[in-house]
Amino acid sequence: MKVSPLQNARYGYTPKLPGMLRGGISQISVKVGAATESVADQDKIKALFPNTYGNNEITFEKGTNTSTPKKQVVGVILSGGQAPGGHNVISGLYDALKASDKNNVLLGFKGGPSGLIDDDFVEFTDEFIDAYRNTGGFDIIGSGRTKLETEEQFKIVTEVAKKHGLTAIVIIGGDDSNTNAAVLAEYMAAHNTGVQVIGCPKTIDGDLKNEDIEASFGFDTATKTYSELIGNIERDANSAKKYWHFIKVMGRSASHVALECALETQPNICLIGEEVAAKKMSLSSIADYIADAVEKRAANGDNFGVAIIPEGIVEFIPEFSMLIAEINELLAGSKTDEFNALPDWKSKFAFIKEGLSAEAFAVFEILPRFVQQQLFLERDPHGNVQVSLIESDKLFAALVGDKLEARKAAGTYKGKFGTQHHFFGYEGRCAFPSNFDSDYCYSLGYNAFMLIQYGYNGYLSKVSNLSKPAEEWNAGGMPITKMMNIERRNGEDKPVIRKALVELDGAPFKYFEAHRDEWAVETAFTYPGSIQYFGPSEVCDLTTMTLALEKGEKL
Ligand code: FBP
Repeated sequence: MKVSPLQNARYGYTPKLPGMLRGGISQISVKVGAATESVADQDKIKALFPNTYGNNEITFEKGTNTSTPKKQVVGVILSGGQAPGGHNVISGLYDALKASDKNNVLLGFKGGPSGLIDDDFVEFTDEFIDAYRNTGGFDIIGSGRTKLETEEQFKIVTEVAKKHGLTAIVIIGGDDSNTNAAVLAEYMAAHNTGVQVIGCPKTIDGDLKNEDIEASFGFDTATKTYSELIGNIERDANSAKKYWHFIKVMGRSASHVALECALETQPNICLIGEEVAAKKMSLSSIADYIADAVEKRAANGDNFGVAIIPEGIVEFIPEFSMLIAEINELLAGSKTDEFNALPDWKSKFAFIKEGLSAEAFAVFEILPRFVQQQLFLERDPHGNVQVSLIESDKLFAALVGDKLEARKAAGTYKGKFGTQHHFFGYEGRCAFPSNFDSDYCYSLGYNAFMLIQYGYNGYLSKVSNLSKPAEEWNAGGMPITKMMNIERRNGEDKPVIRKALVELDGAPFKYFEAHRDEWAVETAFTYPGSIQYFGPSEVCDLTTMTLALEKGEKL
């Protein structure tokens, strides 16, 4: 395989571990902290997790390793969307496991959770691991979105674990995958299998975080990659001075990615879904909000700008959610076939008008034709609207265009409004991990092994104090049940890890809110440039502004 000069150089990078993990495996002792409670619904969660609920918080320290020696055979899976640094979680896990005992074994189950069911695996060797150190992607073993959640699946996993003599399974995933890791851990404990389950917090979306987990890995690199691209576009916009760029950024539901990119690049507009929901904003009021900035900038002769739109925005707009719910109802069951059999858009439109409530149809009617059609044509296997496929960048550009036409007719706006559209998602999910993600991920993996060696089950690998240099990071573990509450999912009450949405009283949003009116009218763009791997620490080891602000750091 041909290797690029950068990849070759990154092979030589030594990820930084937290200070207490640096003295070698024999010099890591454990400090058992307080017993834990779930964030809410304590009685219900306790009843559902009788064997793994209430366990103690764990912190590692420098000192004599007091764990009981045993041969470890560990299985690892990557679950869900790719996030930069996954390869380093595996290499950190591998290095700790082999440093503890050369006879220990690490098996990678391929293609995500289904690899465990299908018993499709590879045994890692030095040579294999070395080809993936400090690289982006999940291609080392692949990933997948199969959910491990049924009793039947757990039985198969137990058989596979028995066959290989697995002592532990490490699940690298987001909130859903780690919720399932907690359920699997409980199953393993309840059935006395002796198999431990440890999770690692992954997702570029940044929505797996809480008072214990300061950041999910991949968020740092992905947002830096998008911010570089957005900064480049801002500079182009400011050079040519003729386009408004509407940029949609990934983030299936929470708007952390959009917010971080806005903090990094200071665009004219950034929508935050959580705020839209809190203020119950309508499509029309959002379009007016953007059009106001366009109009004010035009009055200064600036017929250009940049607007960031989070991928999940439409689900936060109350009237749009209502419309989607009605469409899902309208096409339930055999109605989809009836709809599909209609010969043209005119008859389909009549069917829609007939089937929707007047309120929902009023929302549908103002949408541009391409969005109306996307709502009916792009459906998931359950027949539901695929919200993530809606081109919200184009939707808002079109709605703003309509507003500006009306203002032009009224004589209040005299500018020009040319638009360009972008969607940044896949560009960042497999980027070469930043130093932060290289270090954080390696530490998460190394630390996961320490939790295994000390016999813990149902824990999330926890590395904290992340806004400080790695030397000062803390390493330990937190029972996953501590992060859980009961939520309604598909008509059922389920124990789940609470998803972290953007907090409107949190420091990152407050900072944005304090500056956005100025950014909307002035050209206050900042150009972050590309991720740096070589050079001074203040450039190469930068954390996200979200993390810095959340930790009370001065910017
Ligand atoms: P995870 O939550 O699994 O980490 O996925 C993150 C993400 O990149 C979202 O931002 C995006 O909406 C989604 O995955 C897209 O996934 P896919 O490519 O499987 O459709």
